[in-house]
Amino acid sequence: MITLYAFRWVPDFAKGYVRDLRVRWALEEAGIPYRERLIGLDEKTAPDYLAIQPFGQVPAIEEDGALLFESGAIVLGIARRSEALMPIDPAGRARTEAWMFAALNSVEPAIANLADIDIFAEGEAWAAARRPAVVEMIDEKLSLLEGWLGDRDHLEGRFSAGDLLMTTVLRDLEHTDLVERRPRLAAYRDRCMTRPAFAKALADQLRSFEGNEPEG
Ligand SMILES: N[C@@H](CCC(=O)N[C@@H](CS)C(=O)NCC(=O)O)C(=O)O
Repeated sequence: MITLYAFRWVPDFAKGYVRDLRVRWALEEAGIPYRERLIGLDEKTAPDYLAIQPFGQVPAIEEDGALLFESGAIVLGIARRSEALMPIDPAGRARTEAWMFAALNSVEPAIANLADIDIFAEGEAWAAARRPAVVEMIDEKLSLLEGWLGDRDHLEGRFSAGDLLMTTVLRDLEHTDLVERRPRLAAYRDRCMTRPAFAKALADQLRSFEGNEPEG
């Protein structure tokens, strides 16, 4: 059985947004059972854990002795096992993979920059100076993404691992109105988030923190 490594505790703003959510969601969509191994923040840079996740981050998984890290790589591995996340024809698979890379490589970096500015550097002068340019960069990506979607329900006509990752990336803008300003994009994100597998994954991540003492 797959063991998923996740944090035992994170600050409130991160609850429901930690990247193991992507893996939980993919596993739920694929109908693959898993168990959790919750680690403390003090364990993340211990040699034992660095042998599992070289950067001391979550998520990571272990299955039959095989270790894997990076949420995108883990979701890709799950998607390759399940038609629920990826079509079986080679062209459809390639398109799904392209959207997975697009979510993580073309859209997520600017959104992660904004999270740094708004959460980790809140109140700092450099953050206030940098913010407008980062917002503009994100807005351009969102505009093009919304343009691509047009009247489509999903990025490629059916739900796939590309939509899964894109949705988790867009959720990181929930503290802004950048997605809400774009009704088609907001509807797309919400459509993906109404999937039962998402609700189950989110509930399971939130439950995993319950009753755990603050750390760090
Ligand atoms: N590119 C990595 C990023 C993983 C990542 O940033 N994980 C965060 C939680 S969402 C983490 O472990 N943060 C703690 C740290 O960086 O020390 C992935 O997608 O798996």
